[in-house]
Amino acid sequence: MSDKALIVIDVQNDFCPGGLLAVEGGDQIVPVVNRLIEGFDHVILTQDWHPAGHSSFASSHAGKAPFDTVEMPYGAQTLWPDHCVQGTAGAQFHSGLQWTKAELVIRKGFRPSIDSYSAFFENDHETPTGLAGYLRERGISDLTLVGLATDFCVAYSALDAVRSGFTATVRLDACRAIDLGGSLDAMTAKMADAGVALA
Ligand code: VGL
Ligand code: ZN
Repeated sequence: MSDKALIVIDVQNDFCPGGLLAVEGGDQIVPVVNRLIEGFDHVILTQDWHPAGHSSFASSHAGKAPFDTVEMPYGAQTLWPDHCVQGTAGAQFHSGLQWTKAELVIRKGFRPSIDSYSAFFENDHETPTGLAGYLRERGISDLTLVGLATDFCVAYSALDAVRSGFTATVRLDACRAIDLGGSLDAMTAKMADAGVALA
């Protein structure tokens, strides 16, 4: 059995052009991701999955605008436009994504009072999603990460992967970034420092 898995992060309509939190060129990665899916024995998807009125939405904070920052009990939190609301079309995977082979879909960001960028831990860096346990029980140790967005959910997931003892490679050709105030450069440097392979 292969000890390698492809983790496809948040390739959802709201992160693609026309979506509520569109990442430039987000849809361009779909054919690249599909080719990678074909080559892996194990494929896992994540799905950003917020209840309406989620605390990461600027609309939940009087006087705040999208991309402002607020202080939460767990630290600084960027505020976003409403996006990936549970059950909406925007929360669905991009229609071109060949996801049928996926063995697991990890939904994240469903707790109203805390956001979750990473596939492993919510933004308090303490509340686990269960993904690490799942991978360990199945003997999967070597992860390749792709998806949206490079500088948020992909980077947080890759950093938590190496912290949790997994090997992590980010395929940058199969990712696109939000790039908020230099976040792409900052998170790329953090990943390189932490031992994430950038390919
Ligand atoms: C993401 C911001 C808010 C992401 C999710 O998938 O990178 N970014 N929710
Ligand atoms: Zn989100």
